[in-house]
Amino acid sequence: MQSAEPEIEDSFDFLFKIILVGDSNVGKTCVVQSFKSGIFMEKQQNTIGVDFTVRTLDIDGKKVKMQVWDTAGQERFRTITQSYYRSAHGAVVAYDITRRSTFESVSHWLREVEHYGAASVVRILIGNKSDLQTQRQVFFEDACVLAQNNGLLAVLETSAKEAQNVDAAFTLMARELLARNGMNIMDAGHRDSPQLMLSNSSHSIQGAMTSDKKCGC
Ligand SMILES: Nc1nc2c(ncn2[C@@H]2O[C@H](COP(=O)(O)OP(=O)(O)OP(=O)(O)O)[C@@H](O)[C@H]2O)c(=O)[nH]1
Ligand SMILES: [Mg+2]
Repeated sequence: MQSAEPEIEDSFDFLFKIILVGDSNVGKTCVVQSFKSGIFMEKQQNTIGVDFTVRTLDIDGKKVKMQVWDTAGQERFRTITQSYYRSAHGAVVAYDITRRSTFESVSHWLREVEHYGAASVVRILIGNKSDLQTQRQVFFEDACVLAQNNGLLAVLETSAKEAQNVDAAFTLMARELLARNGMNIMDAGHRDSPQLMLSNSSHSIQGAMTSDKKCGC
């Protein structure tokens, strides 16, 4: 007879699929690892195709299972990764704040999401490697403008190395998806900076900043 334990561990109230895209070496795999285990490993192999990670969040007493699809940024894997967009509820587009070219690629990744993803997909932007302030090539304000112009839910600067804003990014995503699923949820209340919650979320999160936009930079 099978133990009931795995079933209990695997139980959840909501399951959301999140695709993580962006240029190679922006730190997507490190961000996912930080989200999963809080661990940063300096040496990473470039992702081949797509990797899959799961973490269940507790949000207002609801078990929200986040299935994160960590895609390869390298051009040669494009056709493989394209097939993962369709079933995603959320898309996280990542760039590296120390490499301007990766920020310039964001519009490409947004087009991919638009082209291959569902119309209702929730999109957020993350600028990773915020611990490398002295090498910064992208102002947070520029990311805010881009996010606003493209109707994204939010933009955050993250550091996988220092576990800065990583949980916040996925929690924001989860809360928005819960709200879209009819859950009346409270605002998280605390934020690492810098991050901007945009007001044009199609379904507002209770207590989230609407008129009171915050730009922590
Ligand atoms: N300083 C710093 N370095 C980071 C951070 N995140 C990732 N890195 C480094 O950036 C490099 C690339 O990280 P990956 O996570 O492999 O990048 P990726 O976006 O998954 O790359 P692909 O799999 O090729 O798409 C590694 O050498 C990491 O150590 C961060 O937050 N801060
Ligand atoms: Mg990777």
